[in-house]
Amino acid sequence: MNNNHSAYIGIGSNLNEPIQQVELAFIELQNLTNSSLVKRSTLYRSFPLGSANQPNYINAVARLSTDLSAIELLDKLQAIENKQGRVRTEKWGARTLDLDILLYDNQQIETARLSIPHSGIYERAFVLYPLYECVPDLVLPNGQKIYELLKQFTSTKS
Ligand code: ROI
Repeated sequence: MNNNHSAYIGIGSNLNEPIQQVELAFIELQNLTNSSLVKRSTLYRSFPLGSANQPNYINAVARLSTDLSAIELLDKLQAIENKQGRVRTEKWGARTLDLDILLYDNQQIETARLSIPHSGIYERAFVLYPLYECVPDLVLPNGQKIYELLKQFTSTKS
């Protein structure tokens, strides 16, 4: 085992004690087979994107080193979501736990089950801030720098 892939996981929860859900998810990620949790962000509280008629979210990001392929990793993450009571109902509705592969090495993957980099990276503050906390000098596969993407959320006095 040499953990030679680098993956970033977006974590979100807005049901059933979200902070505990996210902390539990970090423990699960720490125990993931053929992987190690090398970095974790702090927790961020965010307003819901999608249906406004749902509680606020807790969001975070984890950095993993792993021997798992992207699809193997997806299977493991979905097993963790299910274990924590995830029920797939409304598309943009509330959830106990959401684990998204944001990045997998420098790869761009578009298949029926995977879309990497995750589209949220380009425009979602609740993804970008914790990701920036994990890796401030991150450059996306398309050459965009994370701190450039973050500028869309800041304004300066003129
Ligand atoms: N909104 C926020 N703030 N955080 C999330 O993690 C999140 N996840 C989702 C949708 C329903 C799009 N909204 C979210 O899947």
